[in-house]
Amino acid sequence: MVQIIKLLAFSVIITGLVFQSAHGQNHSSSADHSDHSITVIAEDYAYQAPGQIPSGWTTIQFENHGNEDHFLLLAKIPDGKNLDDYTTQIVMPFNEVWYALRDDGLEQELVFEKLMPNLPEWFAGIEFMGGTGIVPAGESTEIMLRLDPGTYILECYFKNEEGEMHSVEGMLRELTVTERQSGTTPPEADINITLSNFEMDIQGDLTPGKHTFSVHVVENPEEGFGHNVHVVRVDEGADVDELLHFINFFEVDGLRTPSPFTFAGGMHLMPAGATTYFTTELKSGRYIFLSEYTGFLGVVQDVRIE
Ligand SMILES: [Cu+2]
Repeated sequence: MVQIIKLLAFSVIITGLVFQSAHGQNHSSSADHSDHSITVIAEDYAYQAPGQIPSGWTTIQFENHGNEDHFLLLAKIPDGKNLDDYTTQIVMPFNEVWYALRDDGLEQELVFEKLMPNLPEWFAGIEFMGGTGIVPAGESTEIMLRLDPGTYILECYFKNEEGEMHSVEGMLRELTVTERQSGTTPPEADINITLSNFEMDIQGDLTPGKHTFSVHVVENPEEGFGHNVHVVRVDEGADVDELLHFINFFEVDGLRTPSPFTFAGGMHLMPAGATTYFTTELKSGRYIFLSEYTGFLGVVQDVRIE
């Protein structure tokens, strides 16, 4: 009985949060509402999320209720564009190139040559503004990011067992970030990560327990879309090359279910100048911190937490 009441209370809290954020423009806005937080739920294959949120700093609780790994990437699209434009003009050309890799043996070196002519001019106006790392089934994570007003697309391009992108299966959703300011200030981080094209610098004490990480990006890669951080818990004998292979979307079995690795936090693609935060609990053992799009696959930190 107690369990049922707890569950009910939890549902009410979640529903309340989603409702409050979805109707944020009617909500009394003042500086005393100092912690703006929303919940985004991932399912196979859809997002449950508010339709609009205030601009500025927002905490996102991301819960994976599905049976596969999922993540959340926020893409800011140019004014006047919408989810339908993004799906038909951006996701579909990417999907065609993915099918060419998967089914026709397209070489990875030729991906951009094949892709770029099929993308509209406004593709250059898209800004990836962060998101979560990869979150395993049944797990959750917390991130905090600063969003300017505009239209955003929530996207997961992890692939299912059949090799279909989750985005194509339904994990695409529009989010409006309004002019109203959240009034929230960023948290204090105890671990600070700086990403440049060929280096990931980690400052702070990586000890067992809960940590708040800041991630600051100082350079954009020459090719690709920005930098991100994945925190991966691995066995002592794990092969880093296998992880780098798996994290590469363009590999036929990369970023695809079943996932052979245990992802444990991180943040998604961001441009130079941006800072974001994520919170994660570290256990004793070996972790790999890596960045997915680095211009080349090589920015890795192999750490022991003791
Ligand atoms: Cu997904």
